[in-house]
Amino acid sequence: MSSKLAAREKFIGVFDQMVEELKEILISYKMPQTAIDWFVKNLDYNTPGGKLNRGLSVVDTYLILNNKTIEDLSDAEYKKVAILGWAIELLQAYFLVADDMMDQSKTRRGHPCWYLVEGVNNIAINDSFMLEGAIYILLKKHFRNDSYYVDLLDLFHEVTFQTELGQLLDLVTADENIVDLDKFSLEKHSFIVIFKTAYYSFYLPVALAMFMSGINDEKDLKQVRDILIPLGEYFQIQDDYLDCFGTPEQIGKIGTDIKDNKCSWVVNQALLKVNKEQRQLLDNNYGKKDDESEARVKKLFNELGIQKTYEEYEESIVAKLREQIEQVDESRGLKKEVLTAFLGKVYKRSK
Ligand code: GPP
Ligand code: MG
Ligand code: MG
Ligand code: MG
Repeated sequence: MSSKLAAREKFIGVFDQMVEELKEILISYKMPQTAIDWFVKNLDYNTPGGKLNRGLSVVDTYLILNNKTIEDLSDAEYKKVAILGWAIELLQAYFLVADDMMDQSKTRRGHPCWYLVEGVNNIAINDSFMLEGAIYILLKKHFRNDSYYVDLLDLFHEVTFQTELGQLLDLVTADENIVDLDKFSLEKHSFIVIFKTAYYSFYLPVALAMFMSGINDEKDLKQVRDILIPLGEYFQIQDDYLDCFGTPEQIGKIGTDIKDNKCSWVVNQALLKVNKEQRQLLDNNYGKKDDESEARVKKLFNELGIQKTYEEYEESIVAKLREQIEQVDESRGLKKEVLTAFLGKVYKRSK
């Protein structure tokens, strides 16, 4: 078995323990079995099953920062860092269950979205809250005696609020009924994606591993933030690109951005290139719920050469990020490798 696969399996092993621990809490409240079963099903359906990049990154970052291999960690130390990883995966699950309802998505990770599963519907709203609640149950159980417990709580709360702000801007810029492409701009896009994705997906895993490693100086945190936030912006631009140009088999979800009138990177690039007739076509078809309008928009994106624009963007942002990483000051315990590892996972991803 490759070491990557083994690391993933070890990580998933902690998920099973974590579900048992959460179940114990419900049992201690004497919750009826139906509620326990429902909660476990919610956890199982929505938490693992993705790429687990965010969660595994907490472990990887911790190992790099402490010059250790996975075998060097005691079972207790491994479990703690893995719990932090799963806490991000729970945060992600919480966001995705809710996001799929807001975006009226159909599939996620190759399966129906949770709210579309038989018998779930709006209970998914409460389920998303419970996935978030589980984070704090676990943090309390495993970290309350650590000096950095408050830092962890503070960070989760701050990053959650930032993500919700990004989601707010994403939603209010994508009015369901009035399509006004003049409301879009790359500047607004940048704001949306940094807040809705970059903080929780990129800064959060590294900051958590830093806190657990005893690195908590704002100077160090800022140094990683200054690179991870643009890296997260690039990651969400990939997500926007794949929403339109990826296949559902590849990305495990059916793109919704065109029908949802989203201020995506793709439409913003198109707006910079269109002539008068093409703009008219966009005005008439973007944000419409039918397949024909969506297909017309996609055809226009192809004619405008958005794929090539994306490839050029990717090369230029990656070159810039590599340069920025080169300049990182390693004298205070931080390591460039933490950042190159992230860049390596993201570069040219197709899912
Ligand atoms: C990704 O947007 C952003 C999130 C999943 C954050 C949601 C935040 C909440 C507070 C609910 P997206 O809609 O492009 O993601 P996807 O393409 O995976 O649906
Ligand atoms: Mg979505
Ligand atoms: Mg969304
Ligand atoms: Mg998307």
